[in-house]
Amino acid sequence: MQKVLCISIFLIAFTLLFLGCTESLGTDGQSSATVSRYRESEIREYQGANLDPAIGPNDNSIIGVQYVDIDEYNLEISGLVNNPIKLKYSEVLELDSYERLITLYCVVGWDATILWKGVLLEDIMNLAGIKPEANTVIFHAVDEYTTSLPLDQILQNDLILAYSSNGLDLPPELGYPFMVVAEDKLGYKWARWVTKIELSDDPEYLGYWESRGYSNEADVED
Ligand SMILES: Nc1nc2c(c(=O)[nH]1)N[C@H]1C(S)=C(S)[C@@H](COP(=O)(O)O)O[C@H]1N2
Ligand SMILES: [Mo]
Repeated sequence: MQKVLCISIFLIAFTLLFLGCTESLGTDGQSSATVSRYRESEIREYQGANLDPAIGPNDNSIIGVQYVDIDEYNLEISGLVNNPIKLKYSEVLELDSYERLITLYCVVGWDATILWKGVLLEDIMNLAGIKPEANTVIFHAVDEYTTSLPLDQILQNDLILAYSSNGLDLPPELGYPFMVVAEDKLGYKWARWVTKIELSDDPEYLGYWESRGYSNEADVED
């Protein structure tokens, strides 16, 4: 009798566990929590690859998500340039656009594969005119976060400043209005809520996480 009871309890527990799993895992192996993070009409698949929701499960930014008032917003290009300029959001969007499928890797272990759309950082900087002595680009953000990249890497790799993720405007969580898509670099190089692009001749410049011990190269290891 006890044996029958034991087996029944086991079977019920097993069934519940099985139902629990099939309920939370979709056909792509994504959990219902992940699927619930997709925004309406967000692109979920691109050329056979699954895209991750642009809004991640956690916010790890230094002081929380920033909400930018686009009417007040300017993108400043300054430092070692011939003509420092301030661009409105719409002026940036007038430049030629580029689309890229790129994975963002954060040092804490998660990654997100997203379809990005944006403008070439080179095109933006050329509007101000890059001085020959510039070799470093420092990105400043609304939350006073900073990070930098070597100028030649930005030019050689055609890095973009994204205004769209998975077919929609960047959400505030991902840096609306603009995020640096620092392909092949760790997440802390992907400045969000960018307000200023500063040309510099200091390759030793250390941004927020870099000055706290993270590598200034920040290359993603294969
Ligand atoms: N302005 C700003 N940009 C930022 C950060 C930040 O705190 N402030 N965090 C960086 C880090 S460490 C990562 S991994 C990516 C993605 O951050 P998330 O994990 O909060 O989505 O944004 C990067 N850009
Ligand atoms: Mo990160």
